[in-house]
Amino acid sequence: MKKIILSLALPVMLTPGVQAQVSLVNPVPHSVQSDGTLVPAPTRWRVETGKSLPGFLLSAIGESGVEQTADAAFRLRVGTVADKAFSKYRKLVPERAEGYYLAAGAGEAVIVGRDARGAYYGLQTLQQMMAEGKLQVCSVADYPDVAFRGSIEGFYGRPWSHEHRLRQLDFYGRNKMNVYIYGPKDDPYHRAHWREPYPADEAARIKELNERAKLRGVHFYWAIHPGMDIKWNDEDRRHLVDKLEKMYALGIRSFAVFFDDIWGEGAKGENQAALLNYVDDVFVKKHGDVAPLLLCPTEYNRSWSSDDSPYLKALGEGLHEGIEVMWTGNTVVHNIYKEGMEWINARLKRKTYIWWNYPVSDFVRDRMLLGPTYGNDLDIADLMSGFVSNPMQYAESSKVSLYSVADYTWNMQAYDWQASWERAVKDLLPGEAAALRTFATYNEDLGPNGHGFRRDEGREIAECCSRAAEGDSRAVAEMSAQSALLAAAADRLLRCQENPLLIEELRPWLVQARVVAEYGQTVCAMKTANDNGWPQGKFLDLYQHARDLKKLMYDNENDAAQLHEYQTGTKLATLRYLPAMNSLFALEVSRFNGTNGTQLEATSDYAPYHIESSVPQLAQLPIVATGTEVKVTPSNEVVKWAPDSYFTITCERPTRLAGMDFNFGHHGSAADFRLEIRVESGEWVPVGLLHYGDTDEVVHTTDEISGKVVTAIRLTNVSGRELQYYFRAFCVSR
Ligand code: 14T
Repeated sequence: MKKIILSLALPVMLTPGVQAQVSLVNPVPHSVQSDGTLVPAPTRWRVETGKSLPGFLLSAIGESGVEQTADAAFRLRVGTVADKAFSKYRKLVPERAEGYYLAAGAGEAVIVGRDARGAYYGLQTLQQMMAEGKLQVCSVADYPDVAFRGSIEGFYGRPWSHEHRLRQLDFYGRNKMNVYIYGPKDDPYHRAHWREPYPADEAARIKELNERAKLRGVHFYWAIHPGMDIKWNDEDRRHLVDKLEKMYALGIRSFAVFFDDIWGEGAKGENQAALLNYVDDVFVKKHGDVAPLLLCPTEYNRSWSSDDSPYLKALGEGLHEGIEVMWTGNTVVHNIYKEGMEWINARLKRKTYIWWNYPVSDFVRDRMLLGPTYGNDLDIADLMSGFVSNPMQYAESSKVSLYSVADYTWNMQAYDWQASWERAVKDLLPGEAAALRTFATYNEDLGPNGHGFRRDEGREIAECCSRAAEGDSRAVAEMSAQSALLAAAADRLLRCQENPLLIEELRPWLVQARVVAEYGQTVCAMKTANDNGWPQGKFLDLYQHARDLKKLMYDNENDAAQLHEYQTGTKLATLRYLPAMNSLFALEVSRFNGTNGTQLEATSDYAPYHIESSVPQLAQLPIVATGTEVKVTPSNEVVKWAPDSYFTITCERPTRLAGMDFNFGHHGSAADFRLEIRVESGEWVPVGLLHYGDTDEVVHTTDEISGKVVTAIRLTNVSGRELQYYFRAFCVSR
C-alpha cells in the first residue's frame, strides 16, 4: 500500500466523493499519514487500557458512544508512554506535553499519549474521525503548540448560565482546549463582593463545574478581582487567602487574580506583585497541588503602558518566577503580533499569557459576532505561555470563534481561518449549516467602536455590493437574490430545533435579518419599477415600504425592552450590504424624482440622535432612542475627561424634553460639569446640575429643562482638571 505523507498545510488528497475523515478533526492535527482508505467505523469495541490511565480517561472511553464488549471484533488500545504494554510506540509519540500517537485501521485502533491528557486527545481525534460512520486508515502524531488554550469568561454583562458552562466544558474537551477561566465581571463574589463566600447553592454549582472540567481535561481557573477596593494590609491579604481556601475546599486547584479596569490604590504594581508572591508562598506552595498563579495586570495592553513603564518593571522584576501574566496585545481589543509579544515578554521577563478580546461584544452589545477568527500572527506560539479568548455573553454563539481558537492555538502554522470557520459552522449546527453560514456572513463586523476593532464583513458579496450601489442591473438582481437567501436562512434558523440554546441567543438578530433582507429586496424592486416604467403608484408603494422597514429596523436596533437584559438592540449587515442598499435607494429615488418631478426624500435613514465629543472614549458610544427615552450606552471603563472636553448629543429634529439625568459613579461630579441645551433659535442655555442628598451619584437637572424644545445637549468639563469618572448612565427623557 502506497503511503502518502500528508503535511497538513497541504490539502488532503483523496478520491473525489470520498469523505476525508481526518478533515473532520478539530484542531487540525500536526501530522497524518494515510492513503485515504475508509473502513466502516466500529459500533462495538473491546478496550484494553494501560495501567497509567486516570479515571477521567476511562470514563471518556465509556462515554464514547461505542459499546464495549469483550467479544467485539474491533480492538481499541489506549495507554500512555508510561505503560510498559505500549513501550513499542514510545518513539512515535511526539515528545511534547499532551501529545499523542494514534493508529487506526480495520479491526484495530491504538492511542498512546505522552501523558493522560494526550491520550484523551487521541481519543477525541478517533471519535471525530468516526463521526460519519467511517474510519480512515491512518496514523496521526499530534501535540499542541500552545500549552494553555481556552477561554476566559471575563466580559461585563450577564454571566453564562450553569448549563451553558457545562456545555462549554464539553466543547473544550472535544476541541482539545484545556483552560476555562471563571471571571465574569458581574458575578458579585468574583469582583464587587470578592471577600464574601459564595452561598451554598452557588458554591455547589462551581464545584460541579470544576468536576466537569476535570472530566474534560480542562484546568478550571477561578479568578478573583479584588482591586476595586483592596487595602494593602494584613486584613485584606487574609480575606483574599481565606476566599481562595474556600474555593480550594470545593476542589479548585487553579487560580487567577485580576486587577484590570481599576485605578487608584489597587493599581500599584509593587503591591500587586507582593500580594501575588504572598499568595504563592502561603497558599500555592503550602498546598503543593495548586497550579502556578495567573495575574491579569492593570496595564494589560501596550497602549496603556510605556516603553519604560515602572508598573511593568515592578511586575517583571518583582513577581515570583512561574507566576503567569496576562496581556491583551497592543490595545484592549487587538490582534496579537510578534513584535508586540517580544515587547511585552522582555518587560515581564516571562512568556505572556494572552487574553484575546474576541469575540467579546460587551462594548458593542448590538452585535452578534459569527465571522471567521483571523488576524493573529502565525509565528508566535513559542512566545506565549497561554492563549485564551474572551467570548460573548452568548455562549453557544461564541463557539464559532472558540472552535477556531482551539484550532489556532493547537497548530498555528497550519491554521487556515476560512477552512476553520467553515468547519466551525458545520460543527455548531450540522443540520442547518448552510443557513447558519449565510446568516453569519452578515454578522461579522463590530461597527464603529471605541476600540477600533473591525472585521471584514460581507467579503463574499463585496464586489456585488459596490456595483449594486451604483445601479448595475446584474449586481442589483444578484443582491435581490442574496437578500432572499438571507431571509430564507433566517426563517430556517428561526424554526430550527437542533440547538435551541443557540437559536434563542440568535433570535433578535434573526428577526432583524428578516427586516434587513426585506428592505434589500424592496430597494432592488424599486429599480425594477424604474427600469420598466411601472405606474407611479407602484414605485411609491415600494418607496414607502422601504422607509417603513427602515423604521422597523431602527426600532429593532434600539428597543432594548424586547431584547435580553444588558442588550441595547440588534444590528447586522452594516459594513457592505446596508450601505449598498441605501445608495441604491437614493439612486432610484432621484431617478424617480427626475422623471416624475416629485421631491421624495432620497435618504431612507432613520437615526435622529448623534453624539459629538472631544472625549475619544465617548465619541463612538451607541445612542439608543426608545419610546420616551434617549439613552447613551454605558461605558465599562473609566472615562478620562480632559479639561474643557465636551460631550454633545445633537437631535436631527427638535425634541421636547421631559427631563434628564446621568450617573458617572461619583457623588460630587455635578460640580465638575456645565450642562447646556441648544434651543431652536440656536442659542446655548445653561442648566443647573445637582445631586439629591449626600451620597447620590446621579446628577439631576434643576427643573428649568422640562418642556424645553432643544436641538442639542452639551456637557462640558469645567473643573479645570482631568476627570476620571465612570459613564454608568446618561438618559434624556422626552
Ligand atoms: F483584563 C483585561 F484583559 C480585559 O480585557 N478587561 C476588560 C474585559 O473584562 C472586557 O470584557 C474587555 C472588552 O470590553 O475589556 C476590558 O474592559 C474594558 C476595557 C476598556 F478599555 C472595558 C471597556 C473599555 F473601554
